[in-house]
Amino acid sequence: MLNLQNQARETFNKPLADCSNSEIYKILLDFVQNESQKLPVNDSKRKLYYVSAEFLIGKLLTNNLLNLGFYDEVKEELEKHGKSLDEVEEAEHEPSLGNGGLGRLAACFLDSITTLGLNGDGVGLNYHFGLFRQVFEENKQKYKPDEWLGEPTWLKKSEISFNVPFKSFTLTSSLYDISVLGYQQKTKNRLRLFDLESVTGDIIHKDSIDFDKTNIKENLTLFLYPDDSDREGNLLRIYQQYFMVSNAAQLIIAEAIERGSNVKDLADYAVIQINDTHPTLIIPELIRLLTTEHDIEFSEAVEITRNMVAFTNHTILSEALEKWPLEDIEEVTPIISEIIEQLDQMIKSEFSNYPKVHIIDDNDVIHMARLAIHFGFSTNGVSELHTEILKDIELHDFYKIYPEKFSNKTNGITFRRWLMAANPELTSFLNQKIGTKWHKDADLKALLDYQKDEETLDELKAIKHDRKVQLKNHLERTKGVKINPNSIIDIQIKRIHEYKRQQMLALYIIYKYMDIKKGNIPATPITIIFGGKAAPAYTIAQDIIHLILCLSELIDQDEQVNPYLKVLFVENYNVGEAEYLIPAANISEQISLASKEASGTGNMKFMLNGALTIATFDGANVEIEELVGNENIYTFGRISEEIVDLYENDGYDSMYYYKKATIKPLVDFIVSDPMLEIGNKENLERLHNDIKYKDYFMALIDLIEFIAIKEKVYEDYENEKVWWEKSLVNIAHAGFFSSDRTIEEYNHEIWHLDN
Ligand code: F58
Repeated sequence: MLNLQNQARETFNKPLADCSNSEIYKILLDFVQNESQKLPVNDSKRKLYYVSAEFLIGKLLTNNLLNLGFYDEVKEELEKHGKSLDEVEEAEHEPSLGNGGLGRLAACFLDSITTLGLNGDGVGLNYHFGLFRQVFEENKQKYKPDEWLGEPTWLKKSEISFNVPFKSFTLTSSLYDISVLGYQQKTKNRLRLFDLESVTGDIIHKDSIDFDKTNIKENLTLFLYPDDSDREGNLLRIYQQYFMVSNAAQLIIAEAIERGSNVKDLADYAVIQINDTHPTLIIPELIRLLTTEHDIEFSEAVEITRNMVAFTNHTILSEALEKWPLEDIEEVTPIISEIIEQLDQMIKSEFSNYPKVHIIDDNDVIHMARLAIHFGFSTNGVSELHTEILKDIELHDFYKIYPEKFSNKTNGITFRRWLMAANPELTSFLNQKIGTKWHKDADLKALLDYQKDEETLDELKAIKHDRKVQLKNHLERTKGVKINPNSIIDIQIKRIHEYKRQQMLALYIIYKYMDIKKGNIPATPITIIFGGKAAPAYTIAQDIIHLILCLSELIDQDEQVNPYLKVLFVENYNVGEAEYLIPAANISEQISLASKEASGTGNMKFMLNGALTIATFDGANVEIEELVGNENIYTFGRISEEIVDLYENDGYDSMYYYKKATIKPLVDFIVSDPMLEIGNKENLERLHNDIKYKDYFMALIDLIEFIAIKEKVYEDYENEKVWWEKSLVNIAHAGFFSSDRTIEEYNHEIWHLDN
């Protein structure tokens, strides 16, 4: 085992106690890299490639220590020398190679695939700048580049390199690997990130996220998802996608040949799961490689490819379902556009009467999801409800053609990161109460034996309090903000989007503010915390951030209200912040417009950490309710059938709701004098008008029910016995949401890997 003290003297010529957190981080990173070097890479014959434009892996130090079995030892050793692992971890820069749930899911999956001993690598891109760093200035979101690459690093450059032919030039790649360690596993997998051999392009200003999008040769891997609101942005995105999948396909074929494949039997050696439509071009690219470089006939190449590719859909929102103009693909890679046209012809001749399943529509636009469904062998949704909506509505024509291709794989989260590493206090509590078998099978139901045990419920309460104090200290130390650890902690963290309805919680805050001003003092002070980024081109989402930041300032300034209500928008929400926020939460806000949230995974993380959920009947919330029972979750609002019906029949009229006596004053408060004094007129008026006249995602439809349920939740919080029992029941049933269960389902039903 590692002797940290000796290592400190050897590397930095001083005792551990005198080392900075960055120095200790460096020692520990080297140690983990050495240990993982000793583990062999999984080399079973059949291998999974999880191809994804995003891998939101978070910081790796703690997780790797835990998976290798050194976590407790290192933590204690550091403490003996007056150091804390949490603070050492602050020296690690989190790679933000993802936007949100989809990217984080990919990271949880890699952990589970490896933990289960399956042979599977992640394949993606090595963006030099991850998602922008969010800063708030004048109560608005501003953008700073997130330069995460630098020493020391988990990335290891490999010898592997491929040529990717574009229309007017060829680019050479370099492959970087990050080891993926499983929990107590003897083999490892890898996250394989392709980059340009050399990236010389500079961002124009160190302080902004603008850069020359036309300089593809130098900028291709510079940014994660550059703003695609213009054609240049779109083209760059196609260049990125093609670069990613061409490298992936070449790697897959080369590795399969190494493991004994004769290429015709490629599908016995490799299965490819594509994470949403972003890697769909891997289908024509495999066909190109098989026909041009391996002498296989077109129709056979199509069949080999079809037997290899499986597609996961993560959304029913039309703006996120990718469609590329044929001419754009032509401009990037004419060979690929030709292959897509051939595939489209096959579909058009087979299904001439079903225009909705044609890959290229009448306007010469390519529908990527359609390509993935026709030329893959599996399509899955990410929660029961979402899959039903895909089958019944969104992809109904496809379901009629290929019922056997469709299945559900309800999302999951890795318990290593979201329980064992993020909440060691709750972990030891569980170990004490129910033993450690759950480390392997995630079954926490034995905890139900303690449901009525007051001592146990008190312990649970004490753990939550401890975690609130930790959150308070963390926020003070890293962001200079203060929260009251004796308050109810009520959290909504996720990308900012109208369908996720952060605006509803903002309207509730206005309600509560007015209520406190009337003299109705909450029994326990309330802290409402938001976190999340808005896409740079998404104006209304930025207006929502502005509204919340203005409300936060207004309340902070109001001495009549601020002892009882605090609103905090955590700057630059990311995986690391989530690891502090989630264990401290009493209340988890999951209030999307029913039918729009494919699954959600934050909902699962909160549940596992003992928060109670306020939820609409959407995504995996429905399954949480099935597990814990209606009395242990706070559900409200219109169900998805009603919402779908309203959309189909143009049946929602925001003015109808706006005019209601409870709603109007709340909405109008957005443009009231005190708000206009703090905020920006243009932003607040635009948002006000949007909610009043349009409200496309129906924030008002469920608002009255939402206010009622929130009042009920705060009331229940005062009844300690009831509250902590509900909390315990939630934890006990969270086992279903382990990503190990999800991955086992993918493996048994789609991948068929041996372990
Ligand atoms: C998310 N999608 C879903 N997309 O919204 C969420 O319900 C689900 O739990 C999660 O996937 C995992 O299945 C998501 O995160 C993106 O971030 C897209 C990235 C590309 C641009 C459009 C959004």
